[in-house]
Amino acid sequence: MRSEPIAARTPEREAFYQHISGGNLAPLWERLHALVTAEPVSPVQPAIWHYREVRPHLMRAGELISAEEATRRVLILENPGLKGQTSITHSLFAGLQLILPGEVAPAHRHTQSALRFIIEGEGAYTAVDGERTTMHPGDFVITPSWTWHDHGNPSSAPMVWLDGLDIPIVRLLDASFAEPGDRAMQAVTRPEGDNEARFANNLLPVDWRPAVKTSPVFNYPYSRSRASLEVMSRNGEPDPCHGHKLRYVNPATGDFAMPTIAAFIQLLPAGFATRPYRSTAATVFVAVEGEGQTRIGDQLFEWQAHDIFVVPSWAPVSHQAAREAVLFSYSDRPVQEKLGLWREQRGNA
Ligand code: 1HN
Repeated sequence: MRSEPIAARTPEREAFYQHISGGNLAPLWERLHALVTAEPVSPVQPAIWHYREVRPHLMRAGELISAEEATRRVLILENPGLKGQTSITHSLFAGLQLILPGEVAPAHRHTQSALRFIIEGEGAYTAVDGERTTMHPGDFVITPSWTWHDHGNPSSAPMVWLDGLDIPIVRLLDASFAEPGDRAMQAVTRPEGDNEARFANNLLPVDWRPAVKTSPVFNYPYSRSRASLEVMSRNGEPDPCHGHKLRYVNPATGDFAMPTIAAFIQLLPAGFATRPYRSTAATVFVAVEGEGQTRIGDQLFEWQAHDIFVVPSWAPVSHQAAREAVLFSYSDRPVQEKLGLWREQRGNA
C-alpha cells in the first residue's frame, strides 16, 4: 500500500519542536503518519484466556474478598497490548465475575452498559430496575445504561459470568455518571418473567414506544438461542465465513440489542473450517460448547468450552471446529456502523 513521505528530522527542527512544546504546540507533520494509517494499526494483541487456568485465580479472589466489599468481584481480562488500561480492546471491557452462594453484589447504576454471558453455575439472579432474572449457562443478559442493578446467588454453587462493558467508549467521551443504591438489594416491583411476557414473544404492549436505545428484553436464554442454531444448522448451509451465525436484536427496532455493543452466537458444525474474515470491529469470543482452533493473523489458538479469546481490528480470523461448537461474541460494531466506519472483508484479499 502506498504511503505519504515522512519529513526529515534536523537539529534545527528538533530545537524548534522543543521550543514550542512549552507553549503546548506540536508539529502535526511528525505524527501524521502514525495517526492516519493506510489501514488499522492497533496495539491490541490477539490473546486467549483458558478457563481452566483462570478459574483457580477467580476462586482465590473469592477467598480474599467478598462480593459486598469488592462491590463487583471481577478479574479483568486485560489485553496484553493494553496493560494497565482495564480493557480487552480499545473500546471494550471484559472481566470474569464470581458470586459465591449467599452473596449479594450491591445495587448501583452507571451510564456504562453491561452484558453478562453466563459461564458456570445455575440459579443466581440479576435484578434490573425492579425485576429479577435467573441466569443459566449460555444466557445473554443485558444491564442497560443507567439502570439499577444488583446480583445475588441464592444457589449452593459458585456462579461465574463474563462481563462485557463499553467502559473505554464512555471513558473516551468523558460521559461517566454513577451512583450507589440506598440498599444492597433493590426492591422487586415486578415478578420474574414479566419482561419476557411483554417483550420477548414477538409481541409488544400496544402503546409502548421505546424510551431508550437498549432492548426491552434483558435475558436472551441459551435454551432459545441454542434451539434456533440447531434448527438452522439442520436446514441450511453454513455461511463460509461464519458458520451458522445469529445476532441478538432489539425486538422494538431490529437494531442490535445494545446501542454500543453487538452480540452474536454462532454454531460451527463438526469439522467445519471457516474462510478468513476480518472487520474493523475488534471482537471478544467465548467458546460455549465444543472445541476447536482459531487462527488470528499468524497465531493459532486452541480452545474448549469456557475459554475466551480476542480478535483485534482488521486481523484475519478463521475458526475450525474439532467437534460441533458454539461461540458467543461481542464487539463495538453498532458504534462503528452508526459513525459510518465499519468495514469487513470476506475471504482472502
Ligand atoms: C460493573 O458495574 C459490573 O454491575 C461488572 O456487575 C463489571 C466493570 C467495570 C465497571 C463496572 C456489574 C464492571 C462494572
